[in-house]
Amino acid sequence: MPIIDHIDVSEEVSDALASRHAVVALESTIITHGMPFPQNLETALAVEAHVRGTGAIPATIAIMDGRLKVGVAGKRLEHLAERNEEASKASRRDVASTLVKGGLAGTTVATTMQIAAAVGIEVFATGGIGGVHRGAEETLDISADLAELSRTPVAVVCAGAKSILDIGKTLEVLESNGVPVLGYGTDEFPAFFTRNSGFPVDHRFDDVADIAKVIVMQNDLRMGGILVANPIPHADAMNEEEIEIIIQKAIKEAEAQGVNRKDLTPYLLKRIFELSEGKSLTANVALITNNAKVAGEIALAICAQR
Ligand code: PSU
Ligand code: MN
Repeated sequence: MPIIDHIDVSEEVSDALASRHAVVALESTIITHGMPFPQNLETALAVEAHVRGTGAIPATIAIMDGRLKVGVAGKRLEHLAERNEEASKASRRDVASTLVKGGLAGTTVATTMQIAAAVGIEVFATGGIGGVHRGAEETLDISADLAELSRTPVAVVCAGAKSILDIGKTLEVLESNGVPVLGYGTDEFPAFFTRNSGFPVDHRFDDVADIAKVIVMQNDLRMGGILVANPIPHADAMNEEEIEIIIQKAIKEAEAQGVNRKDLTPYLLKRIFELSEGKSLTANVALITNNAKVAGEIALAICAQR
């Protein structure tokens, strides 16, 4: 049975894909494990609205009732956001078991890419990708998102990677996996809450139409995914020293408590939210809605080219 037989696509997304209209995939681990309720729902709705603002159709992807769902919206989206505590986090290795168990799960960047590619969605917006954790030389904690980017033909628009990760090592692994890292209006790979990481992107483009051309070319060449790095808007960027102190504290606590494997990223996200007294959440919403907008524009530019 092909993967498509395990996927339910909403009518709106299905119609959009059939008529070659621009569609943007959205992940759901940010809803289930990235933010508390009700901010997770508010953010998901704001992200959808920003995609729609460009003229593209949003397609939130999740696992519900033993099915891969594309275009989770309305009451189903509310259900996912409200039941976040009982939802699991499904990365690539969890998908088959989660479907068999019939559970509710948020899909990570890796899993969302797989499902998006299976239905023919080429552009995906998220906040930050998973990557190489600090201390990975000991723990080998490297997100499955990086390997997925190397093999699955979807362009992921993100605001870089949080410095809960080792950004230099994350970029090295992306390079080893042959993943192009494009900077939208930036020479530097952004660090999620801040615009700068000190590490350069591979190629800078200042126009979404040029990014769309690279995505089309990459797909023609069957060369896998692309990472589009879109920095947080100037007005919303956080103070570098302030966020770094918070991140270091969160990492120390995680180590002290022995948090590891799939629990580590959600734990750090939660502690950063708590320690910053919500300031990180405001920045998070600003950057993800900005990514949604740019992803919508790129998806439209791809349609215009084809
Ligand atoms: N980084 C963030 N926010 C997130 C995530 C990462 O700043 O919500 C989520 C994404 O869904 C990402 C996943 O794909 O965490 C990575 O988890 P792991 O490191 O366990 O692969
Ligand atoms: Mn991990």
